Amino acid sequence: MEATPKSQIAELVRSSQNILLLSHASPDGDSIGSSLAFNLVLKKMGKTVDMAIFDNLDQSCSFLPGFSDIKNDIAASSDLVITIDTKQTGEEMKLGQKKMAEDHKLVIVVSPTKGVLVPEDVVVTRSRPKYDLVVFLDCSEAERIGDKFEELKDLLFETPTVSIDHHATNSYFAKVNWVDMTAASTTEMLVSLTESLGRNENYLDADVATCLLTGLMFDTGSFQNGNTTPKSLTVAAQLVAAGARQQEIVEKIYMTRSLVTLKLWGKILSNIHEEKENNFVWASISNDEAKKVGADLDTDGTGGVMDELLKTVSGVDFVLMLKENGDSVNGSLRSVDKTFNVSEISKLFGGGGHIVASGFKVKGEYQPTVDLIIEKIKTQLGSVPKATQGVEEIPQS
Ligand SMILES: [Mn+2]
Repeated sequence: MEATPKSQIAELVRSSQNILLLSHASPDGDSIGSSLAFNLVLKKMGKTVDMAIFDNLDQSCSFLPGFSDIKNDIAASSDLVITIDTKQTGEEMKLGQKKMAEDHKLVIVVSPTKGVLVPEDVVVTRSRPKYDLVVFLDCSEAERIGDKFEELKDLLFETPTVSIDHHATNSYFAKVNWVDMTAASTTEMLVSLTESLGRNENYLDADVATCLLTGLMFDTGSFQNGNTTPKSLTVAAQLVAAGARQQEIVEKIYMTRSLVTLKLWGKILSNIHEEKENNFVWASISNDEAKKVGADLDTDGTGGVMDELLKTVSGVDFVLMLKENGDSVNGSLRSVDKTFNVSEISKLFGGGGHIVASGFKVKGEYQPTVDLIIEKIKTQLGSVPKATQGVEEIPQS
């Protein structure tokens, strides 16, 4: 019998010791929940684990165990690596060192036993930590990890990679790809992987279950969205039975809104524009506007205003929210007419996602970029095809 991607991933995990977990930029409950849950499981297996998400983290998930261990960089280790091209000399050489106490210098002398070394033969780099395995969680493409992708290309090239994801747009970029589009969230997939990894041991404890349930609740909109399947409900029941603190999730993620967040939502809602001719509504928010109500767009969540309020507007095809993010503008889209494929609009700007939820990022100064995005959508709308294959409702990521 041919090994399934899931069993191949289980095998790779068992045989690896140092594992790096990566997930997408603009992190959400599923990317954070899946990283934290898998981190706990791997640690129980005795693995050394690093988690990295190269973006600001939504603090509403900060109650989850391990949250503060998520890094936003993969630090170079303290070692310097000196690489010598030995084509002209052969590999045999002597290493010596001289300390120059008076000016704190250490001189390293490399003497080949034959031939001559020239400075051009030597390259000095900083070493990165070594991993046996890189696991991408909830990422449809490797590039979804964000700006650090270019910098990490070498590491990703020389390390075995696996991807665990539920996006229909997954490009099968890793060495082993386990993509289940019928799963409501990446954490739903991790439940069965956790079970198969813990052959004789139960790794699904209350902490792991809480992280997994967070992702599942997030991506199903607390089981309100159409992507909620009998399986997601069964898995949710299993997680609660395993001790998942469902009430804590509800309280920390859904019932706790700071006054600042409510003011921010109010500001966004006051910026709603209706595009009558093109049948969509959009709202936007700049850093300055956010600051005026005491909010910080990097840390104060805006996802809620989209999913709980904006997308409940009736009679339009879709809603769009634009928010200033550093030197770029981030766009996120939700279908209101569930046959309207918003991932096609994200594609206009190099983004992606699901039929009913998608996102993109455009570099440029805030106001001109907002104008440009709206103009482009209005002129290109005619060419955006409607979804034909029923309704797929999976919130972005
Ligand atoms: Mn997801």
